Order: sequence, then C-alpha cells, then structure tokens
Amino acid sequence: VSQSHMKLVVAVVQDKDAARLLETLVKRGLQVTKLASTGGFLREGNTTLLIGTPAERVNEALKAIEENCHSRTQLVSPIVPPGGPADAYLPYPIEVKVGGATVFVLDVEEFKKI
Ligand code: 2BA
Repeated sequence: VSQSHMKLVVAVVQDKDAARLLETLVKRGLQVTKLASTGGFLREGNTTLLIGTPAERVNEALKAIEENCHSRTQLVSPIVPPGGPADAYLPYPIEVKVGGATVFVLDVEEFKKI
C-alpha cells in the first residue's frame, strides 16, 4: 500500500462501546490503538481510537464504529457555586446527549514502521 493512500481515523467513543468496537476492528484485520481520554465538557473518561488504514478500508472502519457505538443521554448536575445560596434555588440535573462517536478522518502524510 502506498503511503499516500493511508488515512487516520480518529474516533472518540464511549468507554462502554470501546471493547466491542476494538474486537470488531481487530477481527476484520484493521489495526488500532486505544487511548484513554477525557471529554472536555463532561470531564469524564472516554476512549479515543487511532485507526491507521489504507484509504479504501476507511468505510469498513466507519461501519464498524456505526455498528458498535450508541448514543446515550447522561444527566449532568450543575455545580452550585461555593458559598452560594445553596438552598435558595434547587439546581436540577440537565440531560446531555453523548455519542455514538465523534470521528475525524485525516490524510496521512507519511506512514512508517521503524
Ligand atoms: P465531552 O466533551 O465530555 O462532551 C460530552 C457531550 O456533552 C457531547 O457529546 C455534547 O452532547 C455535550 N457537549 C459538549 N460540549 C458542550 C457544550 N459546550 N455545551 C453543551 N453541550 C456540550 P458528543 O458531541 O457526542 O461528544 C462526545 C465526546 O467526543 C466529547 O466529550 C469529546 O471528548 C469528544 N468531542 C466531541 N466533539 C469534539 C471536537 N469537535 N473535537 C474534539 N473532541 C470532540
């Protein structure tokens, strides 16, 4: 495979979906690196996968992501400001929709194994 045809799929997925997705990718012969990551908004753990693949297999990777990643709603409690009138108002949790997956597909300038 010529290096100019390599793509890098960067996928931020939920921890709950990561194991099954990894298994699917590896079973299909795609190579993947799993990174432990943290979402900037929720400040909770998520998983970032780096999938380096020939361009013609990007769709297979995307399909595996689609099949294994589900969106979920999560409740987030607003922070009561310290020293604030904690009982003057009742902060209620708000619903946030997270995932299925946030995916970036990048052109790979160079790909080497040294
Ligand atoms: P988090 O940053 O923890 O965001 C979790 C979910 O919270 C997001 O789900 C979105 O529904 C909501 N959210 C994020 N920022 C918000 C804001 N400023 N106001 C209101 N709601 C907000 P997803 O969009 O599915 O993103 C899931 C995770 O994917 C994110 O976790 C983050 O780690 C990553 N991600 C999403 N978009 C990204 C981007 N443009 N660049 C880098 N990472 C991204």
